[in-house]
Amino acid sequence: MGLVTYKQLAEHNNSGSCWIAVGGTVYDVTQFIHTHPGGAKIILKEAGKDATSAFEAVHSVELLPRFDETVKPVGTLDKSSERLDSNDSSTAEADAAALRRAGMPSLGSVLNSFDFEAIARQTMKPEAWAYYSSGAEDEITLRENHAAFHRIALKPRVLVNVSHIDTSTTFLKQTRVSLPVYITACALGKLGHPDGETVLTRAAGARNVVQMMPTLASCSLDDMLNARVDSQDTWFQLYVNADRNVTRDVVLKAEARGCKGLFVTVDAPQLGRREKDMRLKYQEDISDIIVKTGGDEEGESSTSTGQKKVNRAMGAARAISSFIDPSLSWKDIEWLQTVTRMPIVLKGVQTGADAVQAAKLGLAGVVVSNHGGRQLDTCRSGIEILPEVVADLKRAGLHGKMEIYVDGGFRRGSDVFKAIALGATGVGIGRPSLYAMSTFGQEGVERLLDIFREELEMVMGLMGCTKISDITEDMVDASHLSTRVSLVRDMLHQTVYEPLQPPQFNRS
Ligand code: PYR
Repeated sequence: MGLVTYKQLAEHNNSGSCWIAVGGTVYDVTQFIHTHPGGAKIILKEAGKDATSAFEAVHSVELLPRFDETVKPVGTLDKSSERLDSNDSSTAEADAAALRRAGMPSLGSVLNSFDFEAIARQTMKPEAWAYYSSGAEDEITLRENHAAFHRIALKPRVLVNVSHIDTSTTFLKQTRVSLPVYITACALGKLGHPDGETVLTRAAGARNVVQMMPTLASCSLDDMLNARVDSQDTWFQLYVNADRNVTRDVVLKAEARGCKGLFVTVDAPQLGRREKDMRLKYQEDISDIIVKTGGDEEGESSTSTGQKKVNRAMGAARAISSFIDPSLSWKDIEWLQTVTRMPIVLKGVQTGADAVQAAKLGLAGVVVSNHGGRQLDTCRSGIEILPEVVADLKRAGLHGKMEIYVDGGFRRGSDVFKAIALGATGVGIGRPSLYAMSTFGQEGVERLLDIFREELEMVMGLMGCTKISDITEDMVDASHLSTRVSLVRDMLHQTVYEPLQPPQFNRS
């Protein structure tokens, strides 16, 4: 392969001839733009440029050479050649990032998980914030996930010696963790931090909690696994691919490299409508798409005026949704049981009936979850479903045969306490870990975990519990949980919540 100068690269900047440089290699992606799962537009924005930083923000560099013949290496970028302004979009981005972070509060001023969110909202790249923070449609379930905790009251016992409190517990019968909390899987970590999910891996290792590594991570599975400290247990979250051989390979790899649990996402046969994400993409890209791409982007159709009408079903989520197979069914779970010896846990169960079915299959557990309110709007919160799951498993004589995890809206140590009281073994933390990562990196995530531990220790002490097994159902009054009426307004949560917006007028 010969050398390609910046000037030569810049000549291939359109859909007729599209070259990009990634990691020092120049690729001809003219054919690939039409099959890119994220659409042509995202690549065309980088046409004729060194797209390394834009690419790494979403993917691992090792992904590109693995593509089929529609991605053709054409040469090595000659970094000693004269660089043109049009070769680089990263300087403007760096300036904008510096501006957003100017005057940012210090980590020492962060007192609780909401504080990370408040800072993230102001400092993150708008499209990253939109992707992480958005929920489905009216975000009723997103907000309900948090509000549900206020309908559970605590019933403290007194005169218990609580001078020593131990928050440690065991997950999947094999992993001793310092907290009944794990970092759950979230996609596209590099949107929030240049090192992506490895930041979470390192923080989890430092605090002895489990990280669930996502299929749709920005980092490769190897990058994440290599970031572990010795003896750090991790889980792997699986999106089942339409090509079951791809799935078999990744599952076998996760197992061979020591992952201790396979968490199969079952609540996302397709990704939900996240309108904050969609709205932002719409505003940002309208001129781009209509003017530049010439319109053979997947999902477009012509309007009567000859302009392209863009089907923006999913914003950033769209870029990854084609890796998910909507045909996934119980039969595939049985197949997975033949593929791996890792304990299998279903992530995204929302009824007692499905939990019973999972237990009948002999699975290791379920995560009671509505996917952070990002999938089906107006469904119930995980914490509300939990008692139904426990009751149905008891009725079926299967309670205790598998572990029950829960996620969605957990922001306080008291929320964790309530979940344990209602029968959970552990609690997944999603967005707060992304916000802590995006604002303060590894130190931020470690601080977040410390905050959860400090809050849980305090609540356990005030409740008269010295160890996790002391936390019992009779310590909470959940009789109002399913009434869905919260009387007290939670001001901190309201402050960080970003309301949905209608389309804006452009009158300039
Ligand atoms: C999400 O965006 O919610 C995914 O799970 C990919």
